[in-house]
Amino acid sequence: PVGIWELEVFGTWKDNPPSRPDGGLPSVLPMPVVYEGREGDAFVLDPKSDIVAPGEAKGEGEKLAETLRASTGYSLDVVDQSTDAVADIELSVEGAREEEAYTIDVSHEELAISASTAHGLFNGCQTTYQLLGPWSTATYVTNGPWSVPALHIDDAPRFAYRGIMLDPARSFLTKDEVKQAIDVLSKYKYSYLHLHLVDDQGWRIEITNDGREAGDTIDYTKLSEVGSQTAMGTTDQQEKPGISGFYTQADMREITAYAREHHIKIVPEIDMPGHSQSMLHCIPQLNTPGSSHDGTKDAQGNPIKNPADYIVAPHQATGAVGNSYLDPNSDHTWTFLKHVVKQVAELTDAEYFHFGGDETHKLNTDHPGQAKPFLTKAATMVRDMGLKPIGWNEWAIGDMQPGDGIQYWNGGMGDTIAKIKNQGAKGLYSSAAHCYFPQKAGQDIWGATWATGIADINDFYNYDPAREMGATDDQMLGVEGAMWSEHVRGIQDFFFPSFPRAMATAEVGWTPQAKRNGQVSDLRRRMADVLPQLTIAGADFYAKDGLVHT
Ligand code: TNX
Repeated sequence: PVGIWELEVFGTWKDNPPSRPDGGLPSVLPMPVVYEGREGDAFVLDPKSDIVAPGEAKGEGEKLAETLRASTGYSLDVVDQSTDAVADIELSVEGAREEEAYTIDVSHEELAISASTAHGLFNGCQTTYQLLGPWSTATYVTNGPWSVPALHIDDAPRFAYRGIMLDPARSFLTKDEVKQAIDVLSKYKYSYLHLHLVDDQGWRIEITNDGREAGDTIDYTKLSEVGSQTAMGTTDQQEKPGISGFYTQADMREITAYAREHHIKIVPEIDMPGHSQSMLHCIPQLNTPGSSHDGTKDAQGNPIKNPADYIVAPHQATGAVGNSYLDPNSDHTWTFLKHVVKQVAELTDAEYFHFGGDETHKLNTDHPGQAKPFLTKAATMVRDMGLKPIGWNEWAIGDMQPGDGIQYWNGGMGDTIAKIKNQGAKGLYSSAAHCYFPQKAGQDIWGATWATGIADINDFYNYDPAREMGATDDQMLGVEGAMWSEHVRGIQDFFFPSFPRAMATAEVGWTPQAKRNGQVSDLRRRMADVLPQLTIAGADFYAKDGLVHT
């Protein structure tokens, strides 16, 4: 079908249609590795169709049935085997393939999805929703028709790590908002959700005093009690102040479980040693002389002369960066970090733990040369807990172990490339110019321009993340789009500037480079068809970006 957003530009497209590498088949995004038409009549879902999902396929079969029952109104029983001549959707776990790979074969008789893991089947189901059309994911009954032409798909991702970062620290995103983001992101096969849980302006996760080390006097409950009350102030581009709040431990477990159902893993971030004003605001023991932003003044702005009078740092409501740090020479710092990292990792079932490491400007001034040993020690602490450390690219000065992640966002790439080449570090590509959603998507939308001026679909699509990092695909974790929340107030402020660019990022992470080269017009065409999924999911998006065929 013609996408609703395509109509606006249809005249142009009719005269100058983009090439269709999929040969006129339904639009799928990200583009599958192999996507071919087959001879024969279309598959049509029937009110009597079953979902055949034996054994290990059952869990994914149930999810598919639940989604399609809502939109089709059919009963779609989940059964172990086909019982009649009516066409069914069949899910099977078989063979030994890559973790996320799947195949789909559609004929008049059946729509068959097969994979060797539940994650692979889940991916196949996301593709199936797109084959059936955007209304297939509505939460209310619509008319169909639920038909798919005969076709064959054989698909697997280029990178295992296809991530999005959200920043509830500057402005809180509720549990339900994060779940809505998970719903939307999973449709484009995102596999990781990086949560930036703390920054200068606020702290967002409950930490208990359970399991404190002997002699530890820190009251961790102050983090959510005090740090949850603060947020970013107003900005040049946002007249509403940031939203405060925090996730209870039960909330965090619920988010993690919800993400897991959608085959998305949480990557929690506790940013250290910079971006730490909120910790210094909550925990007096951390607020050593010199470590906080304006730590020489009390909350009323009066100078504090005697370092013994430093109690907690004042709240920071501005977006200033680099003005606070955790004191590398204080034992409290390390006691605190161990306690916090352990609890956060447990609550999020973390495999990767992000320890930040960015913009340690004041530390560099006050304690020259100490950022490197701090970051090395932080990564070691994370590894010692059985987790894989990831840090922003400033941490590329540290000592790596094979498998550690470096998330490149900005600045010189020399250290990052060297660590990937020589110490087995893995690259996670998030260059601001290609992956930062607060970069302005177009003339009439808010955003920054410091990375590359206007950063539209072309910027988010026309690059090769491995090549940019001087790495082979094996040396890469993958790619991540990031939304910082200085100007974000609620989840629609994530969706609107980020989509459709986040679809480009999903495809960069999934589809082989050779299939994408020069294909931005085809991406736009498929976006136009797939975007109504977002409308139906209640997610706003910046329609102007990418949809005009140029
Ligand atoms: C720099 S990007 C930061 C963030 C800000 C962002 C945009 C990065 C690793 N650090 O703390 O939100 O600029 O202002």
